[in-house]
Amino acid sequence: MVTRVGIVMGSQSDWPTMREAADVLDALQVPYEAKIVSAHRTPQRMADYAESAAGRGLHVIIAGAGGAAHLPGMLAAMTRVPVLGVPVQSKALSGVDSLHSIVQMPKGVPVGTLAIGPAGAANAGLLAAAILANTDEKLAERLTAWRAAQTAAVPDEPRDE
Ligand code: RP5
Repeated sequence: MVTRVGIVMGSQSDWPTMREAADVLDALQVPYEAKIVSAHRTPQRMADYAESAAGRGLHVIIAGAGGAAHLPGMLAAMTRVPVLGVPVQSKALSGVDSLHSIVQMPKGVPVGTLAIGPAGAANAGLLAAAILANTDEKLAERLTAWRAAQTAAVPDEPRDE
């Protein structure tokens, strides 16, 4: 199967968060690639990634970064492939810095920004799958089943744990 989703992150330290997106894509049988691509430390790698993304057949890029999180916005500036930004929770400012860095894109260069941390990464995976499901009937069925299973797993009443 062709790889349509790229998961990129600014650092190895982002992987525990970004793995949540990978786990969701695994569950939905969506092939992806995962790369460390830093806007600050490996700027040429970032430029090469963005410039080759469309030509390599990527349909969605999930980009996670923390702190001064330029990566999603810089990628979006350099490719027409939709970019979903995941603000990784930072130590100093709990990810509010990451969120503000990613969400406040100026008009004309959009980044679809998710929640801070693991929930945002998981939702980025789900959103990427939903985008691909528009043109992939089998994936649409798997996504619908995934959501139904999630619904079925919610109990009617709380219990003492
Ligand atoms: C960002 O700096 C990365 O996305 C990461 O969230 C943060 C800290 O990176 P490390 O110092 O842990 O490599 O570029």
